[in-house]
Parts: sequence; C-alpha cells; structure tokens
Amino acid sequence: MAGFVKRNLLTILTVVGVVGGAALGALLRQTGPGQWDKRSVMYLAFPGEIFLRMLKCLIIPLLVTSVVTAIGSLDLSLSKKIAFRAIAYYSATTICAVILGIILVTTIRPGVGLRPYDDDSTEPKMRHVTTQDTLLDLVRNVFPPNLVAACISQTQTNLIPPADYSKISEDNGTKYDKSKWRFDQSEENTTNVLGLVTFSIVLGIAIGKLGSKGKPLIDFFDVLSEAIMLITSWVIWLSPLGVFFLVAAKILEEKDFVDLIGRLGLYFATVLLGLFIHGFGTLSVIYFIGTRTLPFKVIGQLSQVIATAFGTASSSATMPITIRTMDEMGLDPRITRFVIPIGATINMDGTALYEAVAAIFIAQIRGIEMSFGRLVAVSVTATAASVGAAGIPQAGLVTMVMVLDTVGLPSKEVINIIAVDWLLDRFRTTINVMCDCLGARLVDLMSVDEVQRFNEQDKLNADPH
Ligand code: DAS
Repeated sequence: MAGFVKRNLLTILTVVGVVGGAALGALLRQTGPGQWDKRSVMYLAFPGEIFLRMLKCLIIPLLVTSVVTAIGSLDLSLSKKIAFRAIAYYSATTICAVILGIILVTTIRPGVGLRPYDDDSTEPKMRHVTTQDTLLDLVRNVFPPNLVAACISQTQTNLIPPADYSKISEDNGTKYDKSKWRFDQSEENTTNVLGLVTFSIVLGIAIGKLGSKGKPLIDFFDVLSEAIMLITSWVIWLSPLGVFFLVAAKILEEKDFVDLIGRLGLYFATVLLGLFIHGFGTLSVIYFIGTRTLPFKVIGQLSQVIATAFGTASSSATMPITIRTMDEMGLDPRITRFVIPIGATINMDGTALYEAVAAIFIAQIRGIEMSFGRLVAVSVTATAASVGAAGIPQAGLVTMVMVLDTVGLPSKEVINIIAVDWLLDRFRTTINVMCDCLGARLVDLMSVDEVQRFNEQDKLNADPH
C-alpha cells in the first residue's frame, strides 16, 4: 500500500485537489448565496490562475518542438502512416461520439416541453454567426497570417465577446460577467494551436528532407523539447493546489446552479451519459483489443491527466502533462509528440457529442422537428465544430453556433444552455483528453513493428560497420 501511495502520490493529491476544491466551493456557497462578490471569487481563483498560466506558457514551445522533433526524426513514409492512423482514429471516434449523442438526445428528448428563454431585452446582443462563417474561421486558423499571430490569437467566431457577458441580466438566472473570464480564459489571447500544429508539421517535414544537414536542428528541437518536459515535471507538482483553487472558485462563482438543475437536469444528464458511454466504450475497445488491460487500470494510469483536464477545462493546458504521462506509460516519444499535439487540437470527441446534444436539445425547446436530413447535417457540423474548437475553457460553446445554424436557430439560443456549460465543459474536456491518450496508445500499438524496423535502419545508416 505504501508503495502504491508513493508511486501515485501526485495523482492522489491532484484528485484530492479537485474533490477538495468542489467541497470548499460548495461550503463557501452555504455562507449565503451571492455573499461572495466578483473580486473575492477572483482572489480565491488566483493561485489556480497562476498554475494555469504556467501550463499555458509551456504549450507553444512544447507543441512546436515536439511535432518538429517527432516528424523530423522519422522518415516521411512512416510519418504519413502514423498521421493516417491517427486521423482515421480521430474521425472514427468523433463520428461515433456524435451519433451516440444524437441517439441519446432524440431518445431521452430532454428539451421537449421546456420553457425557452424569450426575454430578448436581457439577452446579450450577439452577432448571428452562420456555419459558413465558422467554417471559414476554421480554415483561416489552419493558415495563420504569421507565426506571432498564431501564438497570440485565434480567429475564433466569438459568440459573445467575453467583455459583453455583463449584458445578460440576473433574470435569466445566468449572471455572467467579465471576472468569470479572468482566471480561466485569457480573453486577450487564445493560441491558435491548429495553425501552429500545421506550421510545425510542415517544418518537421522540411527539416527531415534535409537529411544529415537537418540533424543539428532536429537535435536542437529535441533538447529543447526535453527541457520543456523537465519544466513540466516541476510545474506538475503544483497541480493539486492549482486545480483545488480553480474548481473552488468556479463552484463559488456560478449562481443559481441548483435551481437550474431542475430546468437543465435532464439535458445535463444526457450529455454526461453520452460522455461516460463514449469514454468508457472507447477505453474498453482500445485496451481490450490492444493489451487485454482492464479499463479501470488504464483510468488509474491516466488519472493525473484526467484530474488536470477536469480542473483546468483546457486540453491545451493539459497537454504537457498528457505527453509526460504517455512517456511514463512507455509509449514511443516520437509517436506521442506527433499524435498528442494534433489530437489535443482536432480530436475532441466530448465536444462533438456535446454540440450535437445541445443543438438538438435547443431545437426541442423551440419545437423544431428534426428530420433525418437535419440530423445528418447536425452530425457533420458538430464534427467540424469540434475540430474548430480551441483547447481552452468553453471553446465548444463558441463553435456551437455553426451547429445551431444547421437547425435554423440563431446564435443567441445558447442562452438556454449557458448556465451549466462551465461544468459540462470540464467533463467533455476530460473525455477529449482521455480519447487523445487512447489514440496515441492505439497508434503506438499499430506502429511498433515499423518504428522498430526504422530504428534498426537508422542505426545501420548511422554506423554501417
Ligand atoms: N474546453 C475544451 C477543451 O479544452 C472543450 C470544449 O470547450 O468543448 O477541450
């Protein structure tokens, strides 16, 4: 027992951090609803904000060095096979997640008979964003105007510019104000991870094609990647405290949450049920096929990643810890440093499922009948919207607009689900990251022989005698 605790001390402390934060937040709420003003919530979150910023600082250097090193150190044919396997896995699991979500929401029908938000005077004035707008943004994100822009901004169709949240009145029971965005989403800049991944892949291919001339540069990126991972191993010890304060502040900040459960409880349960089935199902299939390892053992191995994803609600911020956990699980570092950054950017099964459920839930509230054609359109746009969502808190809510547009609903309809989105975001981010890890594991399993042959050939090339 002592050995188990010693080996898993950090993970145990992080999970305790999440649970303790939730308990503290709930306890403080009991000191009188509304007792805590925005400033005190912000102070409570402050240690968590510092932890989140430390992780965010690592995203860009880790992402670029990992992808460039991974692709530059493998031969192009092997990189292509790995990329194909990863994309095939991402496509299959995301489409399965969307179909599962559609089956559940059309069976449970959580929105039928619910009162919609109708008071236009209090709802935030949102720009109506169409599917075309968001798809164009998605393509723009792939090709950033320049690397500096890629590092500090993402052309993301902002549903409501965070500063405008204060326009939502208390009457809707969903008071949002700027401080909500202060500690878990720096509205000033959202790294365009998709654009950086694209650039890093192309740079890695180019350096790989330079052969021996490119070797010093690959070595440079490799050493830099290791240095970033070393920093990650220091920062990771702050996880328990960081997630503790982030979760406590979030629980404290949300108002009227309990009242909303009555109105949104069935919707909330539908999304959670879908996330659980998809996550556990993917876990079982991958591990049963791959290594005959029971899912519970794997969840234990991934618990540090799961707790951090839940605490930060950010796939990108969790990425350094995800890569470190994959290394600990013995996956080939070149596979994980290739697959995880791409997965954290475009593979969001939890978000895809949530967007399909949420859009159809709102259509049900509005009494819009879902024809088969509309359901197919929702499955396509929910998949695309999940690819376009950034790995930051509540990004799925932003790209939701393209799915709403598919069912003929204006962007402002998100007001019907916004109140519980901050908590659902944590669960879907956890599934996003967990399925990224499973994808890395599957690609690693499928590529073992080829990587082995490549290593032997690489050794022969380096030392023919
Ligand atoms: N929070 C996003 C992530 O980091 C998911 C979402 O908003 O749907 O994966």
